Amino acid sequence: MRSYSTLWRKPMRRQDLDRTVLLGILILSGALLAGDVEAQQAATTHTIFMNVVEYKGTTTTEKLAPPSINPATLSKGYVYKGPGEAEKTAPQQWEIDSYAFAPGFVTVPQGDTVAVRVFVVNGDKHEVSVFAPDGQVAVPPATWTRGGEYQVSLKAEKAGTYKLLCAIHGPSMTASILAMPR
Ligand SMILES: [Cu+2]
Repeated sequence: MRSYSTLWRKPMRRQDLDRTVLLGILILSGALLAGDVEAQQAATTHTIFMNVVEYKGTTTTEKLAPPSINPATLSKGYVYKGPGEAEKTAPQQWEIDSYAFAPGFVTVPQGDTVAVRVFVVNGDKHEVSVFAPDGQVAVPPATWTRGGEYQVSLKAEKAGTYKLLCAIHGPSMTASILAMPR
């Protein structure tokens, strides 16, 4: 059996040289990749644009019977106008509305900052707070009115769901910001 030192005294064969070069390339690309992952993991700020919208649906009792449960009892963000109430001139008509943030769901890596810019298109008045994953108030309530653009910035320090909630139209008028653990 040859000793270790004997092995290294041998002149390098072409095949060995190729292997050495390949190994060098692998180490180099590994280092570059690690640097890339490091850069990707650096905390950043995400600017997210949302709109406050009001979804509307309308039909008539001739086409469909009104819902058996009044949607307004399920959330303050749901509006129900029954036959005769929705449109005086068309007593068969009934209508439903729902106030919402669009988009209503956003995902960011934990530790990143989210700057949410919300434009109020529908609904004259909203009362919006932000809650951290543990339920604590992250941004105290503020009144947002139609036509205004409002910004809330928060650093998603905890993993879990941060919630923008409108007290006037809750619980359905909610936008969830899910901070994924790094
Ligand atoms: Cu609202």
